[in-house]
Amino acid sequence: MGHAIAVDIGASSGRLVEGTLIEGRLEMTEIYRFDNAFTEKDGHDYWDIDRLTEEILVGLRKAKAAGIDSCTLGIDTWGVDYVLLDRFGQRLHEVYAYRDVRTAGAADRFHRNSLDRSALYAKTGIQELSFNTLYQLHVHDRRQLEQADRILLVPDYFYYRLTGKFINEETNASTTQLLNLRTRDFDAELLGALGLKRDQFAALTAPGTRLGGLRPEFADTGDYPNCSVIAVPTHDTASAVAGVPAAAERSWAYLSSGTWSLLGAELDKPLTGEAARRANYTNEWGAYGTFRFLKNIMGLWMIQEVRREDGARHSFAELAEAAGREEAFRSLVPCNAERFLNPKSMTEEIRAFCRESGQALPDTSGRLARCVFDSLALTYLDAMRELERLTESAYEVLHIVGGGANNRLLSQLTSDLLGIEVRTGPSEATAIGNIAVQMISSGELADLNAARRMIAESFPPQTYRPNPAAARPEILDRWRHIHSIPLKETLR
Ligand code: LFR
Repeated sequence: MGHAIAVDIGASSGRLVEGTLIEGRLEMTEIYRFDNAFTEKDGHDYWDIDRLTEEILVGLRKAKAAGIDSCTLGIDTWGVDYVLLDRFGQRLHEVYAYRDVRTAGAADRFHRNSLDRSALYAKTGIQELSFNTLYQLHVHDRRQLEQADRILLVPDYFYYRLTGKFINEETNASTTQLLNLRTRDFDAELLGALGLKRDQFAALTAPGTRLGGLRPEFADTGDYPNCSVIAVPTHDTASAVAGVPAAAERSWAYLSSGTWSLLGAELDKPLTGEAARRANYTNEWGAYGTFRFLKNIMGLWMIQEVRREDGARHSFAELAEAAGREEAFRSLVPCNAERFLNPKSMTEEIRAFCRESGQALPDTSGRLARCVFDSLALTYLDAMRELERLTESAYEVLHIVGGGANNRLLSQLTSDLLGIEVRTGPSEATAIGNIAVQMISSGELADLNAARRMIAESFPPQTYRPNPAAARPEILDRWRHIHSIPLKETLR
């Protein structure tokens, strides 16, 4: 009976969670939890990567102090953000946060001078998001790019700090928009367009690969468990999808609901036609040769920001309760508009849109929360219809995993609007998927299907059944209408 530890760091918090299989069930214990946020310095947004490294080490020392002498270990974080290292393994810069303003307009500039959007999509199958690594590197300081001996994504960097090994783990590498689906490697033409060379990246590493132990500077102290470090799906969304408790017999879609809402299906082949590109669906690489055909939706970030701006006076549960007492569909906002990506004030931005579009102003925290949840659920409806059309499939059930799975109002609303069963949980699917891949790698679980069965038994999902009367035609008309109002740039 082995211990598996997941380090799972999202945009708003990080945690170390220990999992053990006991009689076929996964028992999870949280070892350590810490906050995360980007901070602004001289007009740019950065992650505090050194503090995050230290938090991982604090968590591992706590694990040892709690009696865990040996374990497997996997790390996942959000995607796209990167670290350049010089030839001594030293960081060349502060790590930019993907919401930083520097990529505004970068995609247009890149495509004006290099290959066009259709050609890029045909190669990579990756949706256009203003902050894809490709566009971030396009605006990065040239000299630093030339000096970079290694280009690692954030979790790759943590693996390097812990083990001394260089990897570019493939699920997360796919979010760079630099991987070629046909060659299954970094694309030479795209690297050329950025002035980069293949050997600045490490070999692509598949989830499940064993990387060895911690660096001697940690292992020799006796303060840490004896860790066998494993590359997991280091992109948090890839781990979350691995952690979906879906039964293979039913056709299912997923919604990984955290800072972002990622709605999609698991495919065994990418879909890179023009229709998928225009709908801005992505084909990110998943564990075990799967593809995550999904779309980014602005997600709980909107309510996280509204709450923070209100001095965090109410918990998320209280906000959902307050929203439940408000009139439904009173004011609606197009969640995926670029203006909500990183506004000065989310609260003011939501109100500004409502004012511009002649809707009632969400003037209380309950009404703001209601506006966000209604708008998210309607965006899920649009994304689901696109998913059905593009994959030519009907889905019997939508699995909602991640922190948003705890939001009963949003889950019921989603079921009502989509007209299908919604199953929610586990809320820690990302850490669970991370652990499941470690257990498959160490032979404790046979494969992904076995892992999903085990997860469903260990954390039985909650079921919501639809009340389709909720999707009233006049609401859908108003929803269409607010999308026809001219906007600044949108994420589409
Ligand atoms: C979710 C996520 C999304 C990615 C965004 C930025 O945490 O990883 O999948 O598009 O963050 O990296």
